[in-house]
Amino acid sequence: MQRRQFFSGAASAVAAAAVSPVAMAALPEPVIQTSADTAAPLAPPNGRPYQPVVTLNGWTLPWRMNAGVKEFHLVAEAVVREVAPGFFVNMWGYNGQSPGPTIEVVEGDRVRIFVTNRLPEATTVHWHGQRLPNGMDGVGGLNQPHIPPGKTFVYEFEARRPGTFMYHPHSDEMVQMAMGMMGLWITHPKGRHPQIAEVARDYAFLLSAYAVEPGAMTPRVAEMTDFNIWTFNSRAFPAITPLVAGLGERVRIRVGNLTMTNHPIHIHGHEFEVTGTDGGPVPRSARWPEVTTDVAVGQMRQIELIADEPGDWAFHCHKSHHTMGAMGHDVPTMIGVDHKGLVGKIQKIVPDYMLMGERGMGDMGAMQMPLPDNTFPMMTGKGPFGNIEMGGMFTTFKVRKGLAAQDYRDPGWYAQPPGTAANEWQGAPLDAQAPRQTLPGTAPGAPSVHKPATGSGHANH
Ligand SMILES: [Cu+2]
Repeated sequence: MQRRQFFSGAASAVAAAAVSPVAMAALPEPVIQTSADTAAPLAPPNGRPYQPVVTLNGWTLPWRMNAGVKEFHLVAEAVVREVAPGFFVNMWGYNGQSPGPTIEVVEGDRVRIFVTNRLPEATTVHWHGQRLPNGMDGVGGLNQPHIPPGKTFVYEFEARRPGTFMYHPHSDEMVQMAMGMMGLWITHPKGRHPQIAEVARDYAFLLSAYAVEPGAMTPRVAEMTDFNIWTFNSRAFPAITPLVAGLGERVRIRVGNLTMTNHPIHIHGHEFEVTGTDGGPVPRSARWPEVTTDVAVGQMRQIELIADEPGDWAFHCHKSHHTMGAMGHDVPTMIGVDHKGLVGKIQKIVPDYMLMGERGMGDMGAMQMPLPDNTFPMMTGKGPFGNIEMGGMFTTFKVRKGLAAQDYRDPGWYAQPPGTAANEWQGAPLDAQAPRQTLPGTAPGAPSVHKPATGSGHANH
């Protein structure tokens, strides 16, 4: 697998640097990732020990130790990300991918990050949420000169407080983030911390959004509100790895939001607590149970739960248009509109014409409608019971009994105990017994007589 090749390659690069004084004087060899799979957690080869995170459809950047300093090398460059199966987007990222690799360090570590700019324009890196010297904060023009194309700058500071942080440019920021430039930074606590629990699994990902016209491959970088590709780590369902957990395990999920809108992140079948924000761990006395937490723009939320209900549970943004793909949301509401014969007439003029959503939008998941090349369908993904009718910010939380501690493979679909799934009622008809509202002015609706809504549903972003 590509992942193993990557790790063996990374390990040898780090080892070579550790023994060669010449290499020590030079920049650390940049490690480039090519696989879009979720990489196995990177067990720290040296330095203080910690429990590594798993970056969804991402990876952790290896480092080298140089006289007690952890040295990383980020390369800002153009990349191509397969956002969903067969749907490729031209992005800008770091070390071969968008988002860039996760940087994992330990509280108190001295960290040196070389940043090489291979973009066609200047960039910087801002270390979102960190305590650091003012000149290391990465706001181009304010804290430092912008990094010109072809140049390498070096950042150095101590990772002073534990938590989940992000990094992103502060130089032509709107364009560079619209192109996918961002990454995660995890500072693990040194030793036991009263507000930070030990967990069996620790997942991390960033929310990002893109404006990609159907058939196009490059995001519209001047877009301010009308994004149509909603991703976890620049991947859209069904291309997002499921989060797996062993039954009874404590699981942490760290979610950072670098889109231009908020995302209420929701889990099924379990409750969680928000145990940390960008500002640090939430005191235990200030936590409360939730099943949805809103992650606002520029925020990070760290949630924790006990995976004690076996099954395949949906885990997604609760803005329903954020769990859909690109196929245009200028679709008029057609529920209840009787247009028998209309499609045939229009198809004489427009052969590919297909009327959407006569019975709701669910049919979209099954449509075999011709799409422009490189277009992400609006609803997709198959489950054991048929089309899942999702796309975008959606994946599954798969809880299984007897999962080995280091096993992050997709265990397949959950085998529900027989007789525990909702299915068709086989007894006597119930229609006559169903209670009906009979207040004046209300009546059960006949679906085919409702007037179609005339709004486009477009304003709600
Ligand atoms: Cu959302």
